[in-house]
Formats: sequence, C-alpha cells, structure tokens
Amino acid sequence: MGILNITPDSFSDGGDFLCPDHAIRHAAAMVEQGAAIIDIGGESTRPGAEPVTTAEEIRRVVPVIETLARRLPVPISIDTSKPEVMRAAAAAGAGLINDVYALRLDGALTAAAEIGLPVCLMHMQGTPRTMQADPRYGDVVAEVAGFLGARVDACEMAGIPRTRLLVDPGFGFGKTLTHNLALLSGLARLTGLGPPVLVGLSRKGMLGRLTGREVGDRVAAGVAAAVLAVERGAALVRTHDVAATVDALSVADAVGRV
Ligand code: 7PM
Repeated sequence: MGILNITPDSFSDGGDFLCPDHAIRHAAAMVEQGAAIIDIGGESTRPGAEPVTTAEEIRRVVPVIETLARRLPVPISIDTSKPEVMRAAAAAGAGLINDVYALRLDGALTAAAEIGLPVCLMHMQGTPRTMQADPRYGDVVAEVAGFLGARVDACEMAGIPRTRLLVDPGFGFGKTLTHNLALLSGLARLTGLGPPVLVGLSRKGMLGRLTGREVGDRVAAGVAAAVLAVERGAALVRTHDVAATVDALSVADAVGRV
C-alpha cells in the first residue's frame, strides 16, 4: 500500500502532493513500483497535528480520488475517520476505507456499513493531539488484540461482515518504542483475530529512535521492519517507499514459499 498524503503538514512528505497533478504522478509511480493499493489522506494524523474541517478534507481528496480511480489499475484507499469524507470518497471511486479511529467517531460505523466497502480498523490509544504524551499498557499485544477484536465484533453487529475487514496495530499511535517493538515482535498474535493484518511502519519515529536517522533516511530501517512484520503474518504493508519495500518483500516471499 503506497502512501499519498494530500496535506500541507504531513511529517515526512509535507506539502509535496497538495498539487493534484503532482499527486497523480506520484501515485502512478508507486503503482509502477509495485503498489497494490494507493492510500490517500487529506488530514495529517501526526502527533500534535491540528484537525482539518470536513469540507477542507473533502476538497483535498475527492478530485484526486476521482482521477486515480479512473486512471490506475489498483484500488484507492481513503485514510479518514469522518463519515462524510468516507461517503464522498466512496462516491468518487474509493475502494477501501482506512480509519485510524477504527470507526469510533459518531456516525462512522453506520456510514461504513451503508457504503459497503472494505475497512481497515486501526488501534490508537488517545487522540493524535495527545497520544504520545504518556502511553501506558499492561500487556500491549493483548490490549491491542482485545481492542481490535471488539471493533471487529462491533462492525459485525453493525452489518459489516468480518470478511470485509482488515486490522492494524497502529504503530506510533499512542505507543512508546518499547510498545512498538513488543507489537512487532508479537504481531503473529494479531493474525488469530481472522482479518488480514496491515502494518504501517514507514519512516516512523520508532525507526528514528532505533537508528538515530532523520525521517528522510529511514528507508532501510522501514524495509527491515516490513520484512519482520510479513514474517510474523502481516498481509499488507503501508509505506512511503514502495520500490525498496517491494524488492525486500519479493525476497521474503520467495523464502517463505520454500
Ligand atoms: C506518526 C504516526 C506520524 C503516524 C505519522 C503517522 C497509519 C495509518 C498513518 C498506520 C494505517 C504515517 C502516519 N499511519 N493508517 N495512517 N496504519 N492503517 O506514517 O500505521 O503516514 S498516518
């Protein structure tokens, strides 16, 4: 899954793709490099980020989704938590809803059920503004698995079948480095929930903490993390660095098939 941020403040590619033409070229390049899904976000979810209005988020993403859905041979995912944005994105041709709030905002569960698209449910402790202040868990893997299992059940009750869901531990979303490492190490326990597991590790702070590198120099670290995640059962990898990740996962996949 290649990341396309249409925001002026995204932490690793801030503002680069606000211009629709540039965004479309970048998405097409990621598909050529092997991306199977393009994930479009119009609201930054980095720690401390200020929310954008629904109208502004729709204004940013809808024109890009309309164009990409027509031109690209892969599904377009909409990274949003707002029901109105989910509806507008689906009408524009999106094929997947990626929600860091796991459909917990008012109206999101109903909207997603009505829309009928697949949904990625992500774990987050707290809110993007405050989540990194002092995250705490007893057993982080058990708590994340418990949360995701409960959200899968809530979706089913609302009319979204389990077969339409993905789950994601939400690396960096209300987690210390220790929590993130425990989740990566224990990722296989999430596969027991049933839905495919998606991971997003690309360029994140945990990789910076481990390598001492700035956000633009974390490709190797992110690729290593992606391989470890896939070895532990991840089915999808969300990344800024599609070419390098696809190469590494080709090797991991070949070895996994022996
Ligand atoms: C800190 C944390 C900074 C996260 C930036 C981010 C994910 C996502 C994002 C993820 C799914 C980023 C982000 N991360 N959706 N949206 N999983 N499903 O790295 O890990 O782009 S935002």
